[in-house]
Amino acid sequence: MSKTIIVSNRLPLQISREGSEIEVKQSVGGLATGMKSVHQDGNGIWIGWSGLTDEEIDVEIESQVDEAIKKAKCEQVRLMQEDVDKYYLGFSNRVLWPLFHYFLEFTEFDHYSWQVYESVNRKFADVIIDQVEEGDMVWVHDYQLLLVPGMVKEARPDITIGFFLHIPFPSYEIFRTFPKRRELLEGMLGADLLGFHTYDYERHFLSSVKRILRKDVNFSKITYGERLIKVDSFPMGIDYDKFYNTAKEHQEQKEKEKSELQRRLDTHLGTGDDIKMVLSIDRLDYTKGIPNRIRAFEYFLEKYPQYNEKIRLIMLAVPSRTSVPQYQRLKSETDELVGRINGKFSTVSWTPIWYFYRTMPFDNLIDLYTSSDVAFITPVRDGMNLVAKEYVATRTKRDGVLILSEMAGAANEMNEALLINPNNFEQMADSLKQALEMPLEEQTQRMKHLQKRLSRYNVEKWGKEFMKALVETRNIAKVTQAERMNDAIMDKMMKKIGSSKKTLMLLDHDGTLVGFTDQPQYASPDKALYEILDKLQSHDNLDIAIVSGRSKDDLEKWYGEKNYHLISDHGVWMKRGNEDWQMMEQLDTDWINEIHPVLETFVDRTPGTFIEQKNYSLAWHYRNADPEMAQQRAIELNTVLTSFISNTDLSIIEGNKVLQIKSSKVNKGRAGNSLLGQMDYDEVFAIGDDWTDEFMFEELPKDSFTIKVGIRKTKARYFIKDQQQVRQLLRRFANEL
Ligand code: GDG
Repeated sequence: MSKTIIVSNRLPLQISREGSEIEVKQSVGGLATGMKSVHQDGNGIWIGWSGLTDEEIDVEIESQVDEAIKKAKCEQVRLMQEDVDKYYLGFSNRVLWPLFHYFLEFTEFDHYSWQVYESVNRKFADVIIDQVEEGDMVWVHDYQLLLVPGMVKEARPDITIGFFLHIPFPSYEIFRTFPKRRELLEGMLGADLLGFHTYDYERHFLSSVKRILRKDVNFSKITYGERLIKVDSFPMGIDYDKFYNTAKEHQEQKEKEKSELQRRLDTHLGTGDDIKMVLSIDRLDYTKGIPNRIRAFEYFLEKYPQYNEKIRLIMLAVPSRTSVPQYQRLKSETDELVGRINGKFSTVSWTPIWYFYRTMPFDNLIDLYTSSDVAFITPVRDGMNLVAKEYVATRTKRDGVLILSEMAGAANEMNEALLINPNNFEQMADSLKQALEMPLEEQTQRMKHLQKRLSRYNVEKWGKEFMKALVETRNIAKVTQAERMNDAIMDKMMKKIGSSKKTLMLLDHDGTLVGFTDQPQYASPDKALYEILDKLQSHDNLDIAIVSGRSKDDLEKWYGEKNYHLISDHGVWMKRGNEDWQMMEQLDTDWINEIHPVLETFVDRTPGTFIEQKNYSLAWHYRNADPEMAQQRAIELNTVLTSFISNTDLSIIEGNKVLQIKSSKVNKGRAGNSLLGQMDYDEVFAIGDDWTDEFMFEELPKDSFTIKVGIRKTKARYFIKDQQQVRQLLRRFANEL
């Protein structure tokens, strides 16, 4: 039975040591909840680090740890203290975290922690490879494991892999600064499905893939070698019912059942009808905009003094990554700011900020959420922000106002919140006032919409949607339906061709018989190629035809001495054996002078593009241009040209990063068919790498052996990897037919 393997940095377990015994608690965080059904289903397992380093797992507790992990349907990746220091605290949190959150000045790239990051990713990949079986699916989570999908795909190309990034993916301009940008993208592209919280992160990722790796992207699908990779956004939700139901229970609590915190909150709120509480909860992280929030609150108290002694900001800051200097500095800054503001505004009966620097039990969290009139969530960057969603879920009476930063991924789905720019204190202060004065009816209206959406798209739904998409990617995983050439197909071809009365072999020149060079005028056939072709031609039942977009002069120069058939200019001219060149169609070329200037304006406006002029065609190439701009311009050019060529026999053909204008009366396919009509061939073999060869593949008789060189969408029946393999194939035909 196939299974799903979940992979994250930490296992969903908290293991602590009590003397020679261990204590194990299940995590109750968002991810653990979202993954619950995936994990519990069938033989599902979760792979990750236990939270205890090898140095901490001594013989006394080793077997207990192993047993507890197995019992929880998990497999552990063993890490040493050094691994954790460099891979997690070092590379993940001091390089990737700031980079992906636009804190470029905080990223401290050093080669050693990169090496450890790689080696720890390898340890994760090894455990996965060890556990994975045919038909399984793997779902890898987050920025600590960006290289894992690539490593697993390399070892097990047959396995379907998903990856979800919980933090933002930065814009190309940020991402491009990173020394190992290529390696990170290639690692991520081991996955068949990549998920992000928002469409913007998805867009940024695709932009980097296009610009850095120069891969083709079409409707969120990346063509990557033989594979098609899907990218999509899946905004993570919360366990809505858990928050809603616990809040409801708390509201029904009798006085003596209430927590100490709730009693204190009630006392404070009970001091007057107009007493209001504003809440913020976050890890103490520089991305969460904590100093901005405190300063904006200070500005609010100054601008609207009528709220002094009536409003209190309750700030829960959870200690996080305390060994990293930026976090230590943030802690001092926060302490100082809170101290200064409390010192400045406090009265004997009022302190404006209650600041907790610790974690709180879940029930206290609910007390805070349900007691606060306003949630003031102001990150400067945040992948999603679940706190904002949790606040909404606990508002069982549909009162309360959420103020949320536009920079949080959650803002995309929470339009009914008061959205603010966390750098605009004026707006933040005014929104706070607006929230405090908002009529109850409006609060209810807004909450109603927010709650409806959150309750529907909860974390379980999020997990299920991702898994559904992952299953679907299995079916679209291949770029081309063509079959990869293998020995069995080759044997079949040899047999058919060998026993045929006469076979026509249509061979493209550039990119098929000879490799591409920077200077196309020198792409002449080499001695070895002539030997192969001559040997093929010496078989009585084989006729060779070179079919090329080259001019007849080029083909005459290279193959004029031979008695092969030659087709030049994409099918305009043909030479049969030793006969003279003949024009297949009388073509007018006056249009070239008219359309050339149009193309020139596009070249001027689109750096990196160029015009290729042939005797009977014009082409605008944009392979070397900025991919996004070029794609846009290609659409524009196509529109402009379409009006130019109406009422002519010209056509515009979209190739691989090229637009070509040529007569629709000729193409390689028609030329090939014309040869077939003149002689009695019973087998046809055609091979080419170019999009113009697609005309051959399409127009030749259906049972022809058509082969595409390279991995692209094709009408050919088979594909072969590269030009070296073409040589091997033709050599084998020449020697063994
Ligand atoms: C990353 C991304 C993305 C907080 N304090 C306590 C406590 N919490 C819980 C909250 C909430 C969670 O921690 C925090 O989640 P966030 O989403 O707000 O932020 P990050 O930790 O930075 O998470 C973020 C998320 O991944 C998921 O993809 O949304 O953008 O940065 O659930 O309730 N829980 C308890 N005590 C606390 O003191 N029990």
